[in-house]
Amino acid sequence: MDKIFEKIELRLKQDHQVTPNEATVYQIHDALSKLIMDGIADTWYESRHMHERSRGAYYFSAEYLTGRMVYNNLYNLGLLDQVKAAFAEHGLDINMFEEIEDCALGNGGLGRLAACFLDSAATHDLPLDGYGIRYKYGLFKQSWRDGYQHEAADDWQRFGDPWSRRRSTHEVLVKFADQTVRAVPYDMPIIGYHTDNIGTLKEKNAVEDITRVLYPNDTTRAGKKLRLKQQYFLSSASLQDLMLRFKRENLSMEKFAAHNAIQLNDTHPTVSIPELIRLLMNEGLTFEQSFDIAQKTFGYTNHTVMQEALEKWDADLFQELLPEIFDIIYRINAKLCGELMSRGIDCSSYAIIQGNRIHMANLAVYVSHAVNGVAKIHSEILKNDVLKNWYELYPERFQNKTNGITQRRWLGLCNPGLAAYITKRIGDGWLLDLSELEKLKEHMTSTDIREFLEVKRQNKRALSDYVYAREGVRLPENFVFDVQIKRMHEYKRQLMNAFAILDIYYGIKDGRIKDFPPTAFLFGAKSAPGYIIAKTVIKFINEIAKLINNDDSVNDRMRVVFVQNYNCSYAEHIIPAADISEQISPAGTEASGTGNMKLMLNGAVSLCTYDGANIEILDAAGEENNYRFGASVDTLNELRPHYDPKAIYEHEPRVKRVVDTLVNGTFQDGGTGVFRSLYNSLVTGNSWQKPDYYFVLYELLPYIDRKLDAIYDTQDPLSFGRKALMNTASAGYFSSDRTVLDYARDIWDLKPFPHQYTLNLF
Ligand code: 26Q
Repeated sequence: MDKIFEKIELRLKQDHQVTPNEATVYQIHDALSKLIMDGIADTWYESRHMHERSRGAYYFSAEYLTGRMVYNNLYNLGLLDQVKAAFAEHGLDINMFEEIEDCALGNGGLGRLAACFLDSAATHDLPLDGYGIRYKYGLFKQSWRDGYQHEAADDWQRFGDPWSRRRSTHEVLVKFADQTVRAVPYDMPIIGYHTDNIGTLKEKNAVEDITRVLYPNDTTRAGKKLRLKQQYFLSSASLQDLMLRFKRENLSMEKFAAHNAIQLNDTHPTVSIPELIRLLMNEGLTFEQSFDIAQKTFGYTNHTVMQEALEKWDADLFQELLPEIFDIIYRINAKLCGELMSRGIDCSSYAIIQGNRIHMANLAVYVSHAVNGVAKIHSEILKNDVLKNWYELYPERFQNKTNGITQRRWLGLCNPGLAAYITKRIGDGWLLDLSELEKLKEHMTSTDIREFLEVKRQNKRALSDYVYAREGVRLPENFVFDVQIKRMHEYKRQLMNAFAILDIYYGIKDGRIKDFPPTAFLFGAKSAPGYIIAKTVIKFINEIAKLINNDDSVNDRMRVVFVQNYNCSYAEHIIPAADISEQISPAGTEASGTGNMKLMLNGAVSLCTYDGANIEILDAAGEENNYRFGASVDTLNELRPHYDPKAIYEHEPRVKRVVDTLVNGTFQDGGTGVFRSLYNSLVTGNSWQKPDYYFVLYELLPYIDRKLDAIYDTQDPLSFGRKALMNTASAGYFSSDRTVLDYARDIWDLKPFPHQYTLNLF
């Protein structure tokens, strides 16, 4: 094993002219990563050819949130422990790589899901590759300035990027009406766990400005020209790449759909549909033939029910930028309306071009053979509401594929203590088949639970140090850790959590709440820079944290911290230490959620609504082991027209008290008036939205009750520990291995390669 270190030493000398002791973290990272890239080169080459020769699936996504690669790659290669030991022998700590930037080419759930899928597919020998955009700047870096979010550019390649290979020979041109752009491919290996199937994430970089920055928007769409250019750039460059390989293999274009399945990750890459039709017609096929091939090739996954998030492009802009593509969309639309007319159906609600708007979701549903939602309830909402008209037309297209997460990164790698606990009892089969976790249910003695709780305690201590070093706030390890980590959005209701914390604070001070089990409330979230209300909630929570953490009469029982720059790597530290997982969106708003699955897997109980995948989590782990509250989708739908938040505000003194802190001088917003606007959005509403659109006031008191139930239940550690462990033991279904194998079977018609071997590097 010492060989590894010798090789690193040699590389450092060759590439950087330094010894290990002189080298910077970046140089060591570079040397180690390149060593591995060289080591896997032949196998990767073989895999690429296997993928090219077989029927293959391609994930088209504008986002991949892969996080930091180095630990994960070492882990999947089975090298992490050895490298750690080799480092230690030479006085180096492998934790040094915590300084290496995350690869954050995604906003949140949708981008992380894409990364989990690639890991699962590689691990299970599926020929799946990803196509994406290599943004120069990833999601912005976040810090606090006077409690407000401050954004800085994420120059993630500042010290190079040893994990990708530039493929200059595979450059293609992407043409817009006003410019022609060179697309330079960069391939990143997706190293599966203990297999020699290596997938590829193919990211294109535009020589021009187009791929400069990832749009930091999640759910609220910005109809920006550059964004449309990004989408077409991704679509055209990726499809041209697929066509080239198709030609290399000397295949006839009529067979395109027989060899390729393409999954559209939301509507972002949907302009791929007319682009494929255009490219096939350039090869001499008719429009009808090309349409037919496109329909057989594409599948569309919807990730949101938010009306404002269904992409609609300005037809003028489209026509101006992509005239040929616009013409093809026009033909598709004419075909659609013709078909409907002949069946006696009015086409107005289906039309892809409506007035001056192009409805990308309509295009995606019409020219796909499969449409899926990402959790059971979400897929039902698509059928009964968002895409109801389409479901009536093509019921056979609609499917559900409940999301999942990779247990390698989200347990094996990030929580070695719990991983060892599990393996000691049931072996390590869970790493490739997470349903094995069920067997833990035979290991539920009080000795088991005590040991499980000890693992949790150590994880909390580690997080406590980590948070203290970064945020300067100490979260004592004997506290309950209540965690809400996800993008900042009104519908996710971080504000409701904040109000609950304030109410508990006042309850303790007033003596209404007695013997409160000491609890740390942790938040992690980025807000889109232009999303003022979301940014105001961040400021509000930071003010609450300041008040509580500085109040010596309560800070032995409560602490609040909003961590800065929450990202994949931060999540890997927080999730293993969580006791309570906050999943509190109003029913019918969160498509699925995947953080809920990560926290469950790591032995946190869910404090949750009946929404998204929470429903399936409750089903699997048992209502009795979690804390559900809140109204159902139907109840909220009935309530919505006559919901009067002001009445609640006026009649519930506890609600009034916490809401009033926004305007009565308890907290200062630095004279910006944003707290007043936030207050108004709850109590009076504004021109574009009814007051309290997400039912914060309506569900606040029931939520606090359940939160207190969960927190007080920790006073019986064995009983609470049992609930937590039952969550881990019930998480088997939520592996992205299951999800991706379901896509492969039901949508892509793809089977794993018959046999693969373990890759042996050193
Ligand atoms: C829109 C316009 C302009 C620029 C960017 C965007 C944009 C970018 C990202 C819009 C939406 C997104 C991301 C959406 C997303 O992450 N959705 C989440 O997907 C997860 C995986 O399926 C689900 O678990 C979450 O419930 C869902 O919110």
